[in-house]
Amino acid sequence: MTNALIVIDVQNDFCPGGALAVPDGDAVVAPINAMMGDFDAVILTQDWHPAGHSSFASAHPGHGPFDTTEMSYGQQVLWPDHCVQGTTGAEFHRDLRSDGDLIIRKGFRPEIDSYSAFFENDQITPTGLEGYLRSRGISDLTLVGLALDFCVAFSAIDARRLGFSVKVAQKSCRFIDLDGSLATQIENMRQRGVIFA
Ligand code: VGL
Ligand code: ZN
Repeated sequence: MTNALIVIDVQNDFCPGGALAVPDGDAVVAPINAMMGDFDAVILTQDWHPAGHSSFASAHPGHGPFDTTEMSYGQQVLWPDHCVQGTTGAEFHRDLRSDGDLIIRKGFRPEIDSYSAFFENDQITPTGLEGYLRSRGISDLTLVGLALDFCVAFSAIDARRLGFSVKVAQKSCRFIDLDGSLATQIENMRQRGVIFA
């Protein structure tokens, strides 16, 4: 059995003071750093949007942050501008160990958002992470990071769909909780066989 720690989006914009701050988001840094030595592989994801990205409310006149709109691929929450490529907000938290094996960037296509580390929000366009994991013989994943009810949940559910064994280390996650999203996504993960550790 080969296992991997997947560290989701521990970036400045998701930490206090950032553009899309997750409450207490920076509290995940120390426990995640402490976990890294326990895994055969460490993979970090980085939300990485071009300026004017279609998931930004600012790109949709008449809409504000946290509204929902219909995209070609379904419902999409509109966010404040965040994690714009090359900005400080898109950098990893300065204290996060970023010496993992792979950094996977997502959300770089202007017309489509990508919560999951595996597929963009159309649920078909792959990021390439599945192939990387399979070619390294990795079968067991532990997910941590931000935000539990968005990028962590979408990644965990896709990973189960692809047949990986998936744990979410809840103490090393923080959440947004938009319109009940936390309870909904915890239930969705449970139903698909995600283990909470
Ligand atoms: C995320 C909203 C928009 C996340 C990323 O990392 O959970 N949430 N982009
Ligand atoms: Zn984003």
